[in-house]
Amino acid sequence: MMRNRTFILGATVLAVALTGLSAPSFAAKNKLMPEQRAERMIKRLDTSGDSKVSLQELQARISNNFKSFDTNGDGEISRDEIEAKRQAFREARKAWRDARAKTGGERDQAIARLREARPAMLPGMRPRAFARIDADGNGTLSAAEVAAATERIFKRRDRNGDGMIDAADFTRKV
Ligand SMILES: [Ca+2]
Ligand SMILES: [Ca+2]
Ligand SMILES: [Ca+2]
Repeated sequence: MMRNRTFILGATVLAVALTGLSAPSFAAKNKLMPEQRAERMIKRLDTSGDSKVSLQELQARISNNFKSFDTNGDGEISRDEIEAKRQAFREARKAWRDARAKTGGERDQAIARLREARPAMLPGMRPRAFARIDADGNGTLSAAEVAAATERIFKRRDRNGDGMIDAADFTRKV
């Protein structure tokens, strides 16, 4: 198990370079075991330190992410705002690839930029999910629409229904 894990981590240099990050587009996504993904997710979202994620913790994170997407500050997220984020990340990723062969400052800068540009997780950020989250169909996502979707996601992840997401919700025998 330990060997396996070491191999996985060694194989995903980018993921290691950006410890704690796991944007859906990172290669690490498909190489980690479900339990490892769960562990990372919980670590990232648990702000109270009890190794559990409450709906409140998840909503707080998503609410922050919402603000980072809403670049024009009108309280709604448009498809253009999401696309702009994706584009910025693609460019940062390309710059990181170009800088990988270099050393020192340039490389660090590229990593910092990639980290900065990483699109935060947001329900509806995938083109196909957008319309579903946009409940009133006005073409933009409001904070309320995103919060409602977040609650649905939380309930689905909380497989044992105890109101918290923790390791118990990811074991195969629930
Ligand atoms: Ca906006
Ligand atoms: Ca809407
Ligand atoms: Ca639970």
